Amino acid sequence: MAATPPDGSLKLVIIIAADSDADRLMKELVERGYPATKISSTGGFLHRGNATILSGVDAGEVEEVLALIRELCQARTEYVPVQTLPFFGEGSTLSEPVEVRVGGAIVFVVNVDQFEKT
Ligand code: 2BA
Repeated sequence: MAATPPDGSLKLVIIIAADSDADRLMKELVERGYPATKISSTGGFLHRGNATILSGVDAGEVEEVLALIRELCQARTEYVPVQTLPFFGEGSTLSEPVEVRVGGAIVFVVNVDQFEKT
């Protein structure tokens, strides 16, 4: 993929995943021939490290990439002490742990206007 496809069918899949799932996802993407870049990121709510993966693929490949993400990044719930949450912790009167979603993935699929490889 060295230039924008003539029909503009290139998509950018942006995946925000738990660190623990991201490495396996990267490995599978690359093994299947999908280009991928992993960037270290941090969740705004939990302030935990997560990973943002960028993958530029043809429109016809998006479904396979999404299937892989669904298989490898499954959400679960976890209870965290409210005191550990950045926005609610300090001075909070709540004593019950708060249920949060961990793992899983947040995925954006966006159209790419132009792609160039120099
Ligand atoms: P965090 O912002 O650290 O959020 C971690 C989890 O905490 C979220 O899981 C959600 O279940 C919960 N959460 C987030 N904000 C909340 C709030 N104001 N009140 C109560 N609970 C809240 P996910 O939804 O699976 O999101 C996982 C990570 O994906 C997020 O980490 C953030 O880094 C990213 N993310 C999620 N939605 C996004 C979006 N629309 N745009 C950009 N990044 C997003």
